[in-house]
Amino acid sequence: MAPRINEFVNSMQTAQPQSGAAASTSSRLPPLKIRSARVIVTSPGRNFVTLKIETDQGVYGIGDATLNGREKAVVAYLEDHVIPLLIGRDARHIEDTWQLLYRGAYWRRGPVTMRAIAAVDIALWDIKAKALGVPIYDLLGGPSRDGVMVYGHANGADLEQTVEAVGRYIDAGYKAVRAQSGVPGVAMAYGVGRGDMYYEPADAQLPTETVWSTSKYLNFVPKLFDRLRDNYGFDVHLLHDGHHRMTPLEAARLGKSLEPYGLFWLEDATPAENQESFRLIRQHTTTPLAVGEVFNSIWDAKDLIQHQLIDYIRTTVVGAGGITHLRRIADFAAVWQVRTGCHGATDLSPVTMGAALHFDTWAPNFGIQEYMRHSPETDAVFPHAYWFQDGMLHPTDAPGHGVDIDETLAAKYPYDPRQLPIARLEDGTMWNW
Ligand code: GCO
Ligand code: MG
Repeated sequence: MAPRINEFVNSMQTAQPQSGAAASTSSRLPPLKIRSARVIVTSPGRNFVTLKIETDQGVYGIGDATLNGREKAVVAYLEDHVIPLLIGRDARHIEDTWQLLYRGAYWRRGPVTMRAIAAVDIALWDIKAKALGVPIYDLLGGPSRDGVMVYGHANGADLEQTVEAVGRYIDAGYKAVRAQSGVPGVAMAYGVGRGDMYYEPADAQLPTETVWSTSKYLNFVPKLFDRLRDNYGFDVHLLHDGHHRMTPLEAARLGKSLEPYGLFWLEDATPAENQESFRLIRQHTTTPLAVGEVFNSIWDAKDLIQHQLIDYIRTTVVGAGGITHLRRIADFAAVWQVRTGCHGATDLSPVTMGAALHFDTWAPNFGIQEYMRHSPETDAVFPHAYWFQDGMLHPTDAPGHGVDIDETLAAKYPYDPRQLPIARLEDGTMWNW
């Protein structure tokens, strides 16, 4: 070895710490050890799975692990395979814990695994931010905006009711509204709820069967948006969710017929297992495309993003392994001018909403945040102080993500098994709900 390189190597060796602190998970700070981690299942109107991680210094963190209709699978994954690995670890080592749970599992990805990882990740960001006395958006790099633009869910059994429902959201101050309507000739269309402020699809212990006709839907939707623009003009952002039901060509046709109405986005135009499917839609329409609420990781979105086949990525913190991984997706998306549009249906608990609002406040390429209001029972079980004003949500400046769980109240709402509906075509063929 040349003498100069020798000197360099020697100086590196003398600079190393004496103890075992040189290991990759070492820290110069005194450890904040994880003392316990518990899963709490509660059903204040709908089911939620929550992880509470406590440290030896009293500071604790809360994470969401809810997977609608498959809650118990995530509970078992956390209790049997994740929690035993957490005890005694330094809660500040968020990245190393994420890598341990992702790479260390060998069986990577999937909604169950990634939701379990997300719960741990959200709780650890909560702990770190509380220990430092700062809101999570500050840890991410600070705020990029004054508020988070949200869209609400307007729906109605028919065109007239949906038009009225959109009007109520505009009156309530929303700058963006998603419109879903019953379709003439289709008994139970997607997105039409009981009452227009709350929509809860997981409605029965065994899946409710619905019947679907894409041709009836395609004939109807342009009429709805024509009326909406006629009534409310072009100042309000309008969105629509196709909920994975069209083929790429059908989606291309819908996108084209909606162009005059300037939608903010058309969501889940076609299933995205085959990311290439979006190329065909993209070649035919300038209606902006959003997808990703069922994605688990950057690998589900990589081609869609880097070939600029979508405009908005819908993955949220609980869906894709927490803040640690969602931040990577957002940074990758920013390179291709794809913006974020986090999923925010009621099956994502207020804990996810709280964490997502910190992420949205930071993300330079933020687009919009979905906001379906939780029921008063849910809000009481998960005390939080994020607030809505003039179409925007605001996270609190309290340390952490600002959402807690009232365990005494949570215990009053036992698990209530429910599943999402299924859809069949009119001839009985199984379809995508
Ligand atoms: C949305 C979604 C939801 C899902 C629900 C399934 O855009 O908000 O499509 O309504 O259907 O999250 O659990
Ligand atoms: Mg959707």
